[in-house]
Amino acid sequence: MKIGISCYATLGGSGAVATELGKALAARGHEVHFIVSGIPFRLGYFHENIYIHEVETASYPVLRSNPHDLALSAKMADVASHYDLDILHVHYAIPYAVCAFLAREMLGADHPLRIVTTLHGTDITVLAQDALLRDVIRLGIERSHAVTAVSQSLIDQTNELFEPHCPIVKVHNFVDLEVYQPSPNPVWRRRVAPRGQHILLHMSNFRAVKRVDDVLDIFLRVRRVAPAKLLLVGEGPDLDKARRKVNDWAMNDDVLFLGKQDEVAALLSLADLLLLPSEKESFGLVALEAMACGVPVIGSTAGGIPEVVEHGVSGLLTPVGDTAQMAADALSLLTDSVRYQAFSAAARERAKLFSTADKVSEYESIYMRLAAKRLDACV
Ligand code: GMT
Repeated sequence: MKIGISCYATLGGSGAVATELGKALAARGHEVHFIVSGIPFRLGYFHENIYIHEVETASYPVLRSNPHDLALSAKMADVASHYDLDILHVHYAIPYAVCAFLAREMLGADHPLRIVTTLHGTDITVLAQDALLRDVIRLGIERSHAVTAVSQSLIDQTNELFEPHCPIVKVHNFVDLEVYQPSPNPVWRRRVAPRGQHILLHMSNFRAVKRVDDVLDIFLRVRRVAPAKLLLVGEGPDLDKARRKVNDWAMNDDVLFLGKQDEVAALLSLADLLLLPSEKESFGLVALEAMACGVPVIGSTAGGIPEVVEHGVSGLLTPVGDTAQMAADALSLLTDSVRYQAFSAAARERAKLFSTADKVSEYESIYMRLAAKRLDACV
């Protein structure tokens, strides 16, 4: 099939999922066209069957803002028409689902293009709480030919807000089990933790929903009992606040701010535990990636995290904000190597249920069903 993909290419889990999906589809022989505002950050080297169409927007003095979303819609229509796309799969409701709807309108009724929208998280759990945006998001959802979401939790929240006409299809996120696998690196480990300290890691876009304060609080409590290092990976609005706090709490020697990193699998493999105390988390891709590397998760029970991490088996989950319990949970694993090994092995086993091959087949089957069905029927 000929498949267009639009996503936030340069940032975040939704972009990572969309890019990995595009690569996997191309490897299966589909022709994949990324319609994006930057080269997808997980694309890597040249792939046969993948084409990139970058959206460029000219600014114009009369316009108060750069008309990026309109240019994106026009680009979607242009690529769909020029390459005869069968499917346009957009990730995140705003602006992508709405731009896809506009593109569909531009193409006219005769073009066979079908739109698939995947909801990833804060498009529903945060943005759709705004009454004005909610109506725009509703339009994007209603005018898609199929809507998927990355967890049951996100489906439930979407149903509550929108009561969509067609059922939303659950397709969990996935992980490449070859790339993400336990790979101990004693040399790196000695560099990061020369005195044999435990290594805790948090990776995110440092937004308020990630509760980075809680990450630091958990770490502080752990470090009072057992020598430990904390690796912070990623960037975002709460990063400076975190730096100040680390400084105020005199933890500079034990907290490493690594910023944005490419070698995510290698970094995750270095950690003993992943900390994910989020307030909202529709899925928690980083939890899955850590688990694939054999790293158990200490986190909250928010959103879809319990669909990924089995509490008491591959990680320990606690209601949002209970950092004392999260620290106690972390210590309960770090100080009992037999229990830790059991959790680590279970984490890897659990991750195998979310393999790229299985989930890509689920998306493929949605595309096929869509192409075969009447436009007004649900998939
Ligand atoms: O919705 C967001 O917050 C952004 C999005 C992203 O691009 O990182 O994250 C969401 O999508 C990921 C991929 O499906 C999920 O793993 C994250 O849990 C989800 N983030 C939230 O729900 C906060």
